[in-house]
Amino acid sequence: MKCVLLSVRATCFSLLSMLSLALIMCPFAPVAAQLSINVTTEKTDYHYRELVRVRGNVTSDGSPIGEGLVAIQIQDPGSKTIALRTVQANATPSENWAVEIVSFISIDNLGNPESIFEKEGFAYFKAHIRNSDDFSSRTVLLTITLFDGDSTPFMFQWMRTTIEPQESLEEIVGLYVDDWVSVGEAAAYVSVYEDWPSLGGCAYCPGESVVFYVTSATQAEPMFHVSSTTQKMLDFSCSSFEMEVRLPPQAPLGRYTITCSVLSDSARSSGTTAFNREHNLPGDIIFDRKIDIFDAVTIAAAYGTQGGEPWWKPMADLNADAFIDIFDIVIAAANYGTSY
Ligand SMILES: [Ca+2]
Ligand SMILES: [Ca+2]
Repeated sequence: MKCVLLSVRATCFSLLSMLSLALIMCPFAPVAAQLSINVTTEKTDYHYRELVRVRGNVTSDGSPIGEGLVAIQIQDPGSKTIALRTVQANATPSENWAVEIVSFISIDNLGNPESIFEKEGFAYFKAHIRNSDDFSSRTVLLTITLFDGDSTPFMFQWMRTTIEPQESLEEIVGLYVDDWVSVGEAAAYVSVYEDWPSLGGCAYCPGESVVFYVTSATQAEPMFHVSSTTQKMLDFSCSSFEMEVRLPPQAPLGRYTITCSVLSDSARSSGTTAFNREHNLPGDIIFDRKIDIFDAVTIAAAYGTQGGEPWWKPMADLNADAFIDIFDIVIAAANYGTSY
């Protein structure tokens, strides 16, 4: 009897050994797909209030993915985040997200729905976030970035909190609208992340956005329909994702880092790139290291416009007051004829 038992054990052992060997040798054994992301900007150097186009590709085992979520974080030379958004990679996945943005609206200071805000005042937003998980609490990084109609991020706000299982969080923020911001259409983008993308965090769910309108006290009529460039889909037909960001007037010189983290079908990856905000002498709008007739013509073509109006050119607003007028001409004229 003992002998039979030993023989059965030996048979089992050899079967297990063969199975293990087969799994190791088998070319069809499941292997996790290799998710990879690359991100680029169309140039390496940018100047005063220039538009930075960010685009990238996400592949799985070398083939473009069908859908995914990409977090794009842009940090200035002092590592301060100036914009953070979640965009789709090709398409937005439809899943039941553990943490989701239930609603995101713009409101007045009493909590009533409002979509028109005057410059040099506050715009208010209410975000409703939910942790739908039955058992796990979640640490959430909640971010809101405001962009004006020139695609310039002018306010970034974040908070980190923990949401218990099946609990919700309602957050109201008041964000200042600077005087240099363009009037007309603007947009607020809200996102929730596990952590900062620069620390490896991915988006919990697709981001949400709300369009609002910026007015100024000097405006005769509020403008609601301007030729806005607010985060339009860009024509990068071969890219998985894209975003455009104009450097704010006070953007410091130096190296900016763009970190992207991607989540697709439970796989994750991250990638980075960088660009420089180069010095340019005030008035060198058509950047060629000299201030000449071409720069003068560019300012002249935008003369008399307010930020957001047709013919407005943020790069020509040299004193960043949302008007192109005699003060900008004076600044450019002081450098006219200079090469550097
Ligand atoms: Ca020039
Ligand atoms: Ca100006």
